[in-house]
Amino acid sequence: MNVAQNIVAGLDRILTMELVRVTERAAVAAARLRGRGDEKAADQVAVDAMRQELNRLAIKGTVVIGEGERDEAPMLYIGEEVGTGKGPAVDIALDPLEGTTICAKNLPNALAVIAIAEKGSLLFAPDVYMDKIAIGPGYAEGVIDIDASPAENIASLARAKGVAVSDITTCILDRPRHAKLIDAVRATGAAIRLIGDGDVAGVIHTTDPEETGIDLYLGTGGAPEGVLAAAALRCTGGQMQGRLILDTPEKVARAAKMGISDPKRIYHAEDMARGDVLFAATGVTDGNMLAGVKFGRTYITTHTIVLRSSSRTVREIKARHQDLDKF
Ligand code: VTB
Repeated sequence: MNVAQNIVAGLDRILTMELVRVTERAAVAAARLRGRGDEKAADQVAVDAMRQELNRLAIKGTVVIGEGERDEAPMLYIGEEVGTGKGPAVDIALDPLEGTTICAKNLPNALAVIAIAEKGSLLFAPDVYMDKIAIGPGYAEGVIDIDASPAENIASLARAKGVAVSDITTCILDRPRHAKLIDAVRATGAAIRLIGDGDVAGVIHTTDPEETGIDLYLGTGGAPEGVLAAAALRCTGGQMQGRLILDTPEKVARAAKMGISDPKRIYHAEDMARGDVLFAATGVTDGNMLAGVKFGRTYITTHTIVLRSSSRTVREIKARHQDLDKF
């Protein structure tokens, strides 16, 4: 690669490593409030910590997926400018504590999450539900189809994987709205892992079935979480399709204001997170892929996954933080 190519090769690669600090810091803050039954407090400390660290990054960042609209979220709201302002213009999707209830109950898979992409590259998604389907890397396009039935998708994936349908495990959010979906999956003989929250982790878990035991993600969850998961899948490989659930005129209008003209559009991972994408997630509670923060007597341990789409490198960083004052 010559110098000119190097310059146009997407985001500054140094940012990849810098991102780790951002999610580490949010995760440590949230982890101090694990199992306290106070979702709001855990979220608040994670937001504060992430924002502080983010504002040290040499970027001109705009939050496109954040804590909410400006009037409802004082910090890391949609449209907030973050970073030092001296650096590349980037879009940011973040969730300082994905799975606030998981953290409050100290259950598995709460994460601190962030994704960064070139300006204009992340879907500006309204906070509505999104129907989602995802599988990991190594499958031909078309193995899954959001419009096919659960039975068809599971059979197709089992065939592609070379296993029986009963060897497939599907991850689904445990919600009354999924009762029919759960019945349909069970009728196939496939297994289900029901999760209480945390579908960013649920989708990412499909990318490493050997480690996580999850082959397929199905069901509806938050659209912002869909964009975050899509950013991760762009880096790890894998396939994801999502469709916003715009079931009232008010939601259609809200989406239109955000530039979404086709309310029924199917978004693939590459439509939700385009171009060069960086993604980092640090475990808050212990999980299937990432260990939670551990508080030792003299140091704190964090476990982070950091990804970049242009190189498709998956890095796991276990950090031992000995300067406890920095948190
Ligand atoms: C999911 C899950 C999140 O919201 O997106 C879910 O990943 C969807 O909303 O952790 P409901 O709770 O209304 O089903 C969360 O649970 C919370 O953001």
